Amino acid sequence: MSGFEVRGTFSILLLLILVPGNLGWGKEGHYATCKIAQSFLSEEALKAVKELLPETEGDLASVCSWPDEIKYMYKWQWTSELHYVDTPDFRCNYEYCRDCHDSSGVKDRCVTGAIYNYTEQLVTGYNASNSVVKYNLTEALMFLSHYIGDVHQPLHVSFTSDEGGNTITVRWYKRKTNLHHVWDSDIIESAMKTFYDKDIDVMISAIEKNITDGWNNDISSWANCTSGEEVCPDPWASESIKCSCNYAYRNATPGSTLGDEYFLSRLPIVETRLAQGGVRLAATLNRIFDPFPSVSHKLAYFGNIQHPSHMKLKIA
Ligand SMILES: *[C@@H]1O[C@H](CO)[C@@H](O)[C@H](O)[C@H]1NC(C)=O
Ligand SMILES: *[C@@H]1O[C@H](CO)[C@@H](O)[C@H](O)[C@H]1NC(C)=O
Ligand SMILES: *[C@@H]1O[C@H](CO)[C@@H](O)[C@H](O)[C@H]1NC(C)=O
Ligand SMILES: *[C@@H]1O[C@H](CO)[C@@H](O)[C@H](O)[C@H]1NC(C)=O
Ligand SMILES: CC(=O)N[C@H]1CO[C@H](CO)[C@@H](O)[C@@H]1O
Repeated sequence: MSGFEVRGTFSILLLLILVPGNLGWGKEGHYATCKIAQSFLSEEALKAVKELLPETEGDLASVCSWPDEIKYMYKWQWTSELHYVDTPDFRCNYEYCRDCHDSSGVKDRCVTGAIYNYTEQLVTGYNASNSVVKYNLTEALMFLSHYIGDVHQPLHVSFTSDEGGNTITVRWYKRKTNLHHVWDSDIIESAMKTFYDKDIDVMISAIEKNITDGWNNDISSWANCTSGEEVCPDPWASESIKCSCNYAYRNATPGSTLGDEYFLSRLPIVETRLAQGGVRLAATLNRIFDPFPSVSHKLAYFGNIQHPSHMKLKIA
């Protein structure tokens, strides 16, 4: 048993080292998205989160990287293509029907499809009697929280042939890396070192301050979904591919060195995407778990849900 565990852990570590691939926002980015979301949850939604995550007492941020930790395990390999969506090269747009499929063409198997899927599981399963609940809702909550973060990382919605920037080798200051990793982790890590006492919580506080002060007027438009849906990942994916074209790919050709100019001009984009991901995750969980908000809560009303509308799922 313990021998197996050790070997299992070892080979996962090995894989994490060997596979430079699509890790989504890095650990810090996911932690930030979920930490920001927690502060906007309504009481009812927080209660549901605590119920689904008894071991962490409802601390969503501490489990938000779980889908990255498991995706190389044999049992969970099928989830690895749910972290991103590939769009046609140089088109700079995204369409669910055209783009949401895995590498063998199976429809709905991409990050936006997964967001619809796990939202639907929580909407239909949360108050239902155990006998009709088909899925593990703890997993559904962890997947949903993670994938809402991922869909906001611009290079998770980007060109097919360069694998979301994974095959674009660049230097981040002196160090060799790839463009995807720059957006997952390097920008955030450099920001922590340069501006935030090497502390992700200091960075999160700065982002939260901007949400309540600077971006106060924007958050209702960030949080809402039109037509009474609980979740709307398609416009979020469209924003990401636009960001990829306007900011991530720009001036980051293979072999280039990215330094101060790239870092300082892209950091505000990364911070805005973390903020939007957090606000939208909270708004989504509020709509799922608190469809009849009894007290006025900042994000509880966004989305104009009159009654728990079972979403028009795109998945058969
Ligand atoms: C939906 O969730 C179930 C349970 O985790 C999974 O078996 C299925 O593959 C998922 N489909 C998509 C598109 O995410
Ligand atoms: C649900 O999933 C979590 C995480 O994989 C696991 O720890 C838990 O035992 C599962 N619950 C059930 C009832 O299978
Ligand atoms: C907060 O907003 C200001 C003004 O737009 C911006 O300069 C700064 O980079 C933002 N900080 C964070 C952490 O988002
Ligand atoms: C679940 O049931 C409780 C008690 O009946 C109710 O107050 C709550 O609004 C319901 N939640 C959802 C998400 O339907
Ligand atoms: C995702 C979405 O539907 N966003 C809408 C939220 O509300 C603003 C302002 O009403 C619209 O411009 C967005 O399209």
